[in-house]
Amino acid sequence: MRSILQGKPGNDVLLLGNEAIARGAIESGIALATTYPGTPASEIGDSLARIASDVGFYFEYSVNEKVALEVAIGASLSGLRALTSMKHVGVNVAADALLSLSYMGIGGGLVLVSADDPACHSSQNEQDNRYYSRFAGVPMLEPSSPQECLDMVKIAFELSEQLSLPVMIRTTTRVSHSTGLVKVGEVRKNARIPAFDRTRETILLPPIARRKHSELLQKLDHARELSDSSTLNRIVKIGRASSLGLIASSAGFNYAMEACQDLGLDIEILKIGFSYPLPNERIVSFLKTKKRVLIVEELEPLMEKEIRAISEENDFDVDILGKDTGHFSQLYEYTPDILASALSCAFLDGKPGVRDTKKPSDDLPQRPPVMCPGCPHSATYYAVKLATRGMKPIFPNDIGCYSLGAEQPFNMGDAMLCMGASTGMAEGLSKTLPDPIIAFIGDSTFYHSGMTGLINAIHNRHRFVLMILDNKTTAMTGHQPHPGSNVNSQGEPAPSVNLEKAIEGFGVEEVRVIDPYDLKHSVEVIKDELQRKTVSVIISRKACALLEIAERGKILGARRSIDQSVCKKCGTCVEGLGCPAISRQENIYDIDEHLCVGCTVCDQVCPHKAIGVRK
Ligand SMILES: Cc1ncc(C[n+]2csc(CCOP(=O)(O)OP(=O)(O)O)c2C)c(N)n1
Repeated sequence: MRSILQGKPGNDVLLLGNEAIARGAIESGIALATTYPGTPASEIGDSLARIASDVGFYFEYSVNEKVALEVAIGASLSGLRALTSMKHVGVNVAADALLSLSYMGIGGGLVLVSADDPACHSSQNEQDNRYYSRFAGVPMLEPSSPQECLDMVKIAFELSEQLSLPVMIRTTTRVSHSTGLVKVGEVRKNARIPAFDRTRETILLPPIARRKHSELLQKLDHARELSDSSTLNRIVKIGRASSLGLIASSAGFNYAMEACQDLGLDIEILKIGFSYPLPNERIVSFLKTKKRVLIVEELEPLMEKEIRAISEENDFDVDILGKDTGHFSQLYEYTPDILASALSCAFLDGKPGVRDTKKPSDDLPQRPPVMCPGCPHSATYYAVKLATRGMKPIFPNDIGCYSLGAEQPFNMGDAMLCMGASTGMAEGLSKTLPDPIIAFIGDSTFYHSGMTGLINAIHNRHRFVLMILDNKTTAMTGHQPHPGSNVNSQGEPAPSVNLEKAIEGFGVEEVRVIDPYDLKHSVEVIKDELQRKTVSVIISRKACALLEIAERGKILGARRSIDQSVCKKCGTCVEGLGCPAISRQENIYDIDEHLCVGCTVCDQVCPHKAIGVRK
């Protein structure tokens, strides 16, 4: 990963959209930044973590997004600038704080970055977080390019302080993950002296909250005026003047530019960068000169409905085209082809629109994701498989690398919803069904939002086995530390939560800890715990193999191979364990020496003792 400190003011530097956001934050003089990792937002936090001590601001990976936002609010109440970033579903977790923060107002500028994921590249849904700007009453900016990512963060801090409101920056996967040349400015250390202003009304008791709501509406009126005069909302002309128009935001703007040029259209594009509140006056004057206007926005027809309402209020005779008219689908992200087809339907042959909802990857052969060689999660699932032979448990699962246990060869995921939900779902299932229930949750996910479910289970006498897959890191999003890690966000030693003691403190009598690489013991413990009539917790603890290898600088043990003279071709290693280092080709089972990391689990899995140290 590049350092976001590279480049002198005025230099062009190659940056990822997310790195440009981080650079924008340090050019704005932030004093504090927080995040809970999640694709497509992770690189914002990861690049800030790396340079926080050099630049002199505080950075942390918080336990979850709500806490990340609250920590940022604390810094803002001290009069300092703070940035918090998260993936789109993270905003749901932070929403309780966010929806009241707009009433409370802020001290120092506070910017919340929400990275949305149209097409669910790495998410469980494709929710459109532009709704949060309307829902919470928070101004929103939407960059389309890495340069805009940097510039808009700086503008967002100014705006936040001008309005005394948090400001949201909303990206999508394409914006966060595209790379481009970015003209950088000067890195600014925080120069403000922190001070808590005791005269500011920051207690949202009902009489104050009622007044604050009315103040919020006034602030949003002011924000609308600022949106109207903002250069972030601008007209781009392609070809000669015409009565055709396009209103576009975010990545949609890039596709639209390309498609309009390819089709040789004469058209004006109103590019919306300050997307909430929409610039009403600008839209009115744009619509006045047009006969047909296509609205280009991924996911929900949000601008489209608002713009159609503006047109109707003004009695304009202009066709507003978009999703409601069938020119686009509400599904997935756009592509240049989708744009070209929508534009030609809207402007060239006038045919009713097409709905091209096909996701480009639908045509490609499916390659199911697999766990890494040596992954302790595979070993845990294998142990559960052995321990539950002849039983039909229900397996609520959760979100992380271990979610792959829901796939072949384990098939141990009967329900998976959102972070932390495995515990709660297990509880409802256990109260209503007689079947054995084994829920899985990762360590980072447990701290994030699984703990509350467990406390609920203990108090309300639920009955299930909770397996905490403790690989000592947040592996799925790039090995970020969490409160159970013994290092902090900068890699310095830090106090870690004692998970067993904490859970015993909650009221679980005996917390069992297994090493998943020790298959025999793991199976015995799981069998034992399935006999309990109360909630039972098993911590399956082994560091993520990738992390362990990176830290040790070498693989875990001696590489394995299969003795072909002993192998009975039973397939237990491939079909049972599913380690990607083991394969079968025309009935010959083999271990790829370049993939094997020497975890030894396959030795224990093979019923014929055909696997051992490679000679
Ligand atoms: C609300 C929310 N925030 C962030 C994410 C991104 N995310 C998915 S799983 C995960 C944590 C994975 O860590 P852990 O539970 O320790 O499992 P591991 O991947 O290490 O097996 C994160 C941060 C998400 N899906 N939802």
